[in-house]
Amino acid sequence: MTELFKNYIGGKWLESASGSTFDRRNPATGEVIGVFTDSDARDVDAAVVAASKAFASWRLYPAPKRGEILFKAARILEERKEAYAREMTEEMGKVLDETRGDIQEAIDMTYYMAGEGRRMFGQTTPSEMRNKFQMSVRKPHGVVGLITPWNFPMAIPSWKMMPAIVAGNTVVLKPATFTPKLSIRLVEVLEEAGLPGGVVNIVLGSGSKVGDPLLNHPGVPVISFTGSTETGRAVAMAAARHNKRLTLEMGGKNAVIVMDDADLDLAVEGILWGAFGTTGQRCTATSRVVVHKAVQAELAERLAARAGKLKIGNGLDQDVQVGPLVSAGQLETVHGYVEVGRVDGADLIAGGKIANQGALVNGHFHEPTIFDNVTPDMRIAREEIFGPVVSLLPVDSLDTAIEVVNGVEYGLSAAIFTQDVNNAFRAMRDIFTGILYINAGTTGAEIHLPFGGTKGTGNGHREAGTAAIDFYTEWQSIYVDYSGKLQRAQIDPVG
Ligand code: UN1
Repeated sequence: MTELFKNYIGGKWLESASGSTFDRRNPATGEVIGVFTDSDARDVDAAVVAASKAFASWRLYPAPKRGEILFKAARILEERKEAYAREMTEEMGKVLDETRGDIQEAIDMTYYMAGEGRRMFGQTTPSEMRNKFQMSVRKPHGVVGLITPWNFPMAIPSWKMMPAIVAGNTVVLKPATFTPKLSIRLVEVLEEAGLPGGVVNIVLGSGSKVGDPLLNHPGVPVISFTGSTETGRAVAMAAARHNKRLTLEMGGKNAVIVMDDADLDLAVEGILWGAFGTTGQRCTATSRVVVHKAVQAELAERLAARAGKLKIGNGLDQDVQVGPLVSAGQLETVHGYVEVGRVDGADLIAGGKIANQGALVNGHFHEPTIFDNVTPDMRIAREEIFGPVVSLLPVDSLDTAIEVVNGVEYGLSAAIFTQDVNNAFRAMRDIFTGILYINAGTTGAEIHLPFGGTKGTGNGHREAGTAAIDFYTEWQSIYVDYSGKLQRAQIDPVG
């Protein structure tokens, strides 16, 4: 019998109110990997009630002690890393090295936020008055609702959950419908590490039946969402109606610049990894290569040769470099973009086909695909594809390259390969993305710097590092007057 995965509400593993279920299949093989309880507004409500109740005591539990629970959770995650990585490959498809990386990212975030339990710094400032003390302290918000995507099934829930709980909030998590299992594992680990019941709750099910009620619930003042730009816009409108605090992490159209002075060996490695790692299903994936005309032909040839040799298959096989897309729908979308690229007149120089021969027959595989001579106005150069498709856009100067990089509606990640320090510094000054790499690809952000993007990618907030603590806490400025008399700021002279 396949295991039934349940909701975790108020410290108990429970079936949904409706009792119905949904199953998930391995995107490489089509095999069922688990049956999951299918929830609706009633379960969301129960989770919010449990989280609100837990908040009353969790906010008073000393932050360093909250951190100790996270330290313990991080150690458990380290022990289980390999087992969870395998489960994640089966659930989501990306290759083992990358699922190990995903779990490592959750471990890193958990340790980092555990340490925040002893920091969460505020400020003290001098006063204009005598005998008056003042400081700012961080306060938790209450119940936070987290809506997470399928491409980083453990890392992204950890980015949101760990800062939220160390700061004293309680959580209702709605994981992606495609990848509930690894979010459940993360919650199990927190339970085992001693997190009190109700501090973290998880409700499984669809965006419409679980996500929407969570988003619109009056008991949830804070929402953090990672997913598509289209859904993110709807989330923003709902959050605005209820005046909720919100982080949005949405699409990207990340570009690598390759200058005529670049180390081409390095650029080729960086582009292949950025474009085809995670089968292109990262918000940070390399989707455009803005290449100086002087090296365009050579770069195109080398990339095409290498892309054609990448091994496609089941990510559990250690030789495989490119796993499946997460779903049939995703495969269809990606392949649709390949057709759009052809029709718009780009030169297809590698891949281009759905891969369904032999052992690949039951999975959602697509060949790593490269288009050359793409122009900035083409749809494949503007829209997020979220799959193994990359476009080469030729330019004849750094200024034009930067213009092309900045000329899309998104602003998550960008990169430049150059050996010239002046080019590097101009890129640092003039590229307006949230993340920028010099001589490395567009992926691989570390957890202690702010993560997020400008323009259509986000709404100004950042995740990770201390930026996450800023989001999950509210400032309170406290003035303590010990003069024993009324001292009017801005009015009375210093006594
Ligand atoms: C994402 O694609 O949603 O920087 C997150 C990176 C990873 C996180 C990606 N550390 O590529």
